[in-house]
Amino acid sequence: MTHGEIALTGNPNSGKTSLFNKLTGGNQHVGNWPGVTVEKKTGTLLNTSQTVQDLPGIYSLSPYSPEEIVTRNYLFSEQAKTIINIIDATNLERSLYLTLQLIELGKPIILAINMIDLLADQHLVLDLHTLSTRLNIPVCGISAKRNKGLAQLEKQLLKQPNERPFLEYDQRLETALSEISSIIKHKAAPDKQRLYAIKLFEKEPEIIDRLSLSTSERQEIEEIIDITEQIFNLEHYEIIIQARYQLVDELVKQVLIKTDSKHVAFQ
Ligand code: GDP
Ligand code: K
Ligand code: MG
Repeated sequence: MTHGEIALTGNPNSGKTSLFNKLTGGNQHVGNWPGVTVEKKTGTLLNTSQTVQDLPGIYSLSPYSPEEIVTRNYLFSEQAKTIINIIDATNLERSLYLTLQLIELGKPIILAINMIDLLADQHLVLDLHTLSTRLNIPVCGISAKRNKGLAQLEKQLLKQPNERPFLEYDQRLETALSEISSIIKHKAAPDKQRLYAIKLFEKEPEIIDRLSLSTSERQEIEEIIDITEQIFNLEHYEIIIQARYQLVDELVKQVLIKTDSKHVAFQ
């Protein structure tokens, strides 16, 4: 796909290591419990010179545990050029919250929906095409364990991604984010402005330091956040969380379809 590394990321137990082994021909330990991968592991995409990193599982990009910090720092770094977000098809709602945060990073990303073999038993069908259209990123249905959909995923990886992913939240939040973006436009590259605006809205100390904002810039941003909190009648961090969950809710309702019979979940 590109120079730079492919980051394999997702919730604990979503099948990251299973997929990593298939993509790299590796033999890392797979286990049905969280936290097996406590350090990132490196491999090479078969038949290429492309590096793939198997990362510790995370639920959010606002990390608490040491493993989450490893993953988050790597994903924010320039080393991580492309992201494969692997999610568990039977845990769509919980998984997509992280997906939205990963899209916020503004890097090329492929969504690999794993464990698709388990959907039929639950009388569920996933509309992958609509999900891809709504998220504006490539979506592949796979089963890492049963070797399904992997050729398609590999094909997608070799394509040159041309667009930066971008998702719109609640318009009242978007207004605040674009005002913050314009305050930092001389301090951050265009492809980082929206991400940093979100992180500033979340009041992440690391980003505030990284941009070395002046006192007046900090004050202006603080005012934008205050006004937005009044509009929503919520705290700043709640506004972002709510915006993501609203979108996740909408998506799940639209793409997860209950069926009467056991359909073949994908061809
Ligand atoms: P990780 O924690 O994200 O690295 O996940 P693992 O690769 O260790 O897998 C977690 C568990 O899910 C293991 O028991 C795997 O065998 C199982 N698993 C992985 N992929 C699939 C799949 O496509 N279908 C099913 N049914 N199970 C899977
Ligand atoms: K595991
Ligand atoms: Mg693992």
